[in-house]
Amino acid sequence: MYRKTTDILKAKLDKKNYKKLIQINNQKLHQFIEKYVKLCNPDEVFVCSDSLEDIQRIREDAVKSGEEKKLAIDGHTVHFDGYYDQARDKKHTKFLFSKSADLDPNLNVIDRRKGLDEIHTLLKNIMQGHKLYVCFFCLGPVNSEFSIPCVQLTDSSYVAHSESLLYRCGYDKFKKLGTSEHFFRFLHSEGELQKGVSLNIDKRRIYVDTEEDIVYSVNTQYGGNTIGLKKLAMRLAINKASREGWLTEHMFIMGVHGPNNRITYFTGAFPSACGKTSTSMLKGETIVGDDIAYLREKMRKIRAINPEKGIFGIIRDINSKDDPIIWEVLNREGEIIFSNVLITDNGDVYWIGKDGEVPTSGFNHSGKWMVGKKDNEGNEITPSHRNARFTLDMKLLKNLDSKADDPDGVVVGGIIYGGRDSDTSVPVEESFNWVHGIITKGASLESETTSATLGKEGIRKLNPMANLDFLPIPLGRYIKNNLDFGEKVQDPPPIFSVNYFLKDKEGNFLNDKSDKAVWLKWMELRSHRDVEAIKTPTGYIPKYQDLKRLFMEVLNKDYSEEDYIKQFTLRIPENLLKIDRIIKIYETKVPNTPKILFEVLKEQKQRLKAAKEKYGDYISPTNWLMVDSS
Ligand code: SPV
Ligand code: MN
Repeated sequence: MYRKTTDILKAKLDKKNYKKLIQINNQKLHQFIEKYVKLCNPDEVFVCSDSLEDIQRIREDAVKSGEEKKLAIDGHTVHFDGYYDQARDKKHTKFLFSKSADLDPNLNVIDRRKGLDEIHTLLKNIMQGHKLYVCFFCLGPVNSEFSIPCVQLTDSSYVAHSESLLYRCGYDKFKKLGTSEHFFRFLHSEGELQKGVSLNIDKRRIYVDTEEDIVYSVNTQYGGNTIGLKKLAMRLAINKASREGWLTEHMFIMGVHGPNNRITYFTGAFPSACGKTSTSMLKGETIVGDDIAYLREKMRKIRAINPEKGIFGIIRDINSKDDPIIWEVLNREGEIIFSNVLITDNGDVYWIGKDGEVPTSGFNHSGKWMVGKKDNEGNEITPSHRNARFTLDMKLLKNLDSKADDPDGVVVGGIIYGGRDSDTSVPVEESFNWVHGIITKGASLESETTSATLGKEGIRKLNPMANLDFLPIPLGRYIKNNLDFGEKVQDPPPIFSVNYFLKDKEGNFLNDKSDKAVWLKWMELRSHRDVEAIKTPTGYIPKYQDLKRLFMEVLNKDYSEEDYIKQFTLRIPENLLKIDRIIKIYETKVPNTPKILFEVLKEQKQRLKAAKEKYGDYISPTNWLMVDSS
């Protein structure tokens, strides 16, 4: 039986590639590759080892195949996804569950047998005329107990190239794995192409099989649907973590630099396109990762690693003033893939919100573009897509943290939850304790929808821990996992919320984008109890004097008490409505919600009501007398 597998591989692969594959002594791997080489029927198979030569081959293929085009600056290329293939397709991303699995009504599920049949029918001969890339990666630093080996099969050189920038090499790790069965598997095909983009997007499917730790993705090119090791692996990792008692979170990891060269590491969960990458890239701080974190308890502390080594970030609105570090990197030579931006007539890259003049013509995801161009639905086409991205290896960054590759991870000194909230939460607030934080900040995170997923923007939705889109397990269990995790550690780190999007009644933002730098410094100080805070019914908020000092130190800005009052006024009606909305969702839509969630939210409601009796609907922070220095 196994002999047959290797015979088939030998027949399908040339000598050099067969040799690379067979040097990994793993039947499960060989059988997986054989199965899909037979079914998908590619013209050619390329096995990528960790050698620079192999990685270089993939880069060159991406240009040769037309999936990427070279740009004027050395190392820069551009890739376009189809016009209707520009974001994560939540509707067609489904979990394959057998009937007996404990189902959660919130999960997008398809019967496993039915889903496997469907996907295997779609995959038949799908790679005819294509070259298949077999790539090995390691999620997390190599030689770390956090890490997970992965194999990716894809017929897109763009996907393989992106992954070579975003993930650590794993071929050698596979060689050392021996016969071990534990690794994630990803199979992607962009399907039939027309003018370089997936033609059959009506048959776009992303099916996640947590029973086998395999994800299938077909008839799509957009990175969020195709880069197996990103959000597809994250779904598998959440499941694995839940089984094994650790956490996989949609979080950045960054070092916040405090007084006397102290570095305190924070993780931060934000829904897509809500400021996560730009927070982790703040000037003066250092980055470990911008998107995903694995958290484990070790010696009664929380430690975090970044399973990635690169960034697939949103490019919209990056400008020299707000994002100086990324701006500088995007404008100098280095290996960067731009996707779904505008290429101007003189070969420059343009994206919405970039410094300088808006071009009137060029080439973008819709083909040849000029101002006023409309799509088939009559909508005006923006110069770049709102979800246009850049992909790079973080080694290009000057602000990369020295512990980014530490196999033991970094000790987490604080956790942040942030969403797009125009009218309810104050800009920064610390919860009373772990349970209060997980429930009122994490599990209650609401955000207005953005361009990172297909569908309408600006609709307020509950998005617990900013992780809802990726959960393969029932939400109630996921919340319980988070609550329990705090019990494993001694003095769990403080949990904060931030809100960069608060507006006044007239609809004006109450903060500058740069203000987040100050909130971080305040949280760093609070993490060490270096400053006192004011206790309110919803949590601890900063004292005006501390912020005034920090605004001057960090931003050289005079921070007025008037601004402080506007920003930190507790909005009782909005907070009460929010609690009611959240309780209702958990009561009606989330089976097995931990009971404590309702208790903690109801207590918060009581505190808000009592405050309302005493001070009215909108309570200035100057009213609170209870200063807590705990
Ligand atoms: C996000 O949308 O949260 C991303 C990019 O980080 S994607 O890979 O599309 O998920
Ligand atoms: Mn993300």
